[in-house]
Amino acid sequence: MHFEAFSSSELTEYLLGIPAVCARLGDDSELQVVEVGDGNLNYVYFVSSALDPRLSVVVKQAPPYLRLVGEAWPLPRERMEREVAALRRFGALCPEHVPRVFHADSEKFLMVMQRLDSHRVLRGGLIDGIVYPQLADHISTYLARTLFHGSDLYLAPDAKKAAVGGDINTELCRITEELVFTFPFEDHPSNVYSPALPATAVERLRTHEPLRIAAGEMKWAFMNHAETLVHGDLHTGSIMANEHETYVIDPEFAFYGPMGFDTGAFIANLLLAYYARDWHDREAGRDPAAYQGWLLEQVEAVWNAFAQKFEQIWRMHERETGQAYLGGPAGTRAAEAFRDVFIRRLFADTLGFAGCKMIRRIVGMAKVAEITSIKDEAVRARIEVRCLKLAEALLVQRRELASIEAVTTLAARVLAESA
Ligand code: SR1
Ligand code: MG
Repeated sequence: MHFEAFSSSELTEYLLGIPAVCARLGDDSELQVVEVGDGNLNYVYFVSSALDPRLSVVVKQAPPYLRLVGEAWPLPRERMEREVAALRRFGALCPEHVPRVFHADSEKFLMVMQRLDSHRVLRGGLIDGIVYPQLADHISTYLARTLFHGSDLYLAPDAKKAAVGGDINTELCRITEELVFTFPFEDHPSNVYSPALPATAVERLRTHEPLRIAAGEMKWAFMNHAETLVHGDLHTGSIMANEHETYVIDPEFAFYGPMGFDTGAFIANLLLAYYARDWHDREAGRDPAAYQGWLLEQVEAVWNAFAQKFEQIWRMHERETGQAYLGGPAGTRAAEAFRDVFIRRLFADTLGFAGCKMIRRIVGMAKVAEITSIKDEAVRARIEVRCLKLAEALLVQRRELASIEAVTTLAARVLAESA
């Protein structure tokens, strides 16, 4: 059946029939409706009361296809139900960093949610050079709580298995499997890259064996390591922030996958912003060094705070139950040593996934604005080469890089060597 997006009057009529939504919009029969979706998948509307524009909600609806491509790329509309379930689950674990869902409709495949009207999409804020003093603290809290509580470290084995075996996000996982782990490493028609990007840099993605092996290992981990309920698309376009608050939105790609996929996605996007900075600041007549320094500090801060909070929640849980995940009593040396090994492996996964996520944004079909807005082709290509260089190192050396500080040092070296 052909899909027609809501007209303003249709959406108004629909919303006014829902008491939970009317309660948010006040006693108004006239609503302002603006379609604002700039993502790849869905329609998104800001709806506010004509009498009092402060009363406002967001409506998100899934069309039966990928919006970026159109009907030629069909997608199941049930993805909206999955997104609602994930928002509710993550919201229960981390209410201060996840928007509230007021209403969900599994026939129209839409939801009505909290409007974050004093926040903006983080990617845009980073392009404009805004400093977010709470960002690393908030995102590390969100990551530690959501990743821990969806896993076998917290859930009873039967509850975890039931959750993993439940509804699997097959179609959206397929998008990631192809666009993140497969197509960027082949000569695929969906790939798009700057004409000025040296052919050798692209060729290397297809031929450099250590890189191919590492990317294959990350694809395997993505497809097989059902560790926890991950957000699945935690780039800086999935975060809304202001100076004081940070919200994680858009978990339509949520599935039981490896923890490092979320931590890696966030770090990858900070690193893309780091290299793109050269253009954005120089264009504005500023020295990029200060903001680049801040971005690398965020990379370090988010990982270090995440690891510390994750371990703390884990220890507390073991103390409360008296039982270590290893078996035996909580607090033994073996339990602590296991925790170290666990975090070390998660760190390596984080770097490997970060590498894949950076590469896909340079050569794959779905781009990021901090790179595509670079108008000078030669500068853009130079920045893209740096992104690819670091991404390769993160993938290939992910088990040797001993700390997040080693990663930021490497990132700065890649910048300095090709300045
Ligand atoms: C074709 S969909 C492209 C991308 O948009 C989403 O945000 C995900 O990152 C997906 O891979
Ligand atoms: Mg999204």
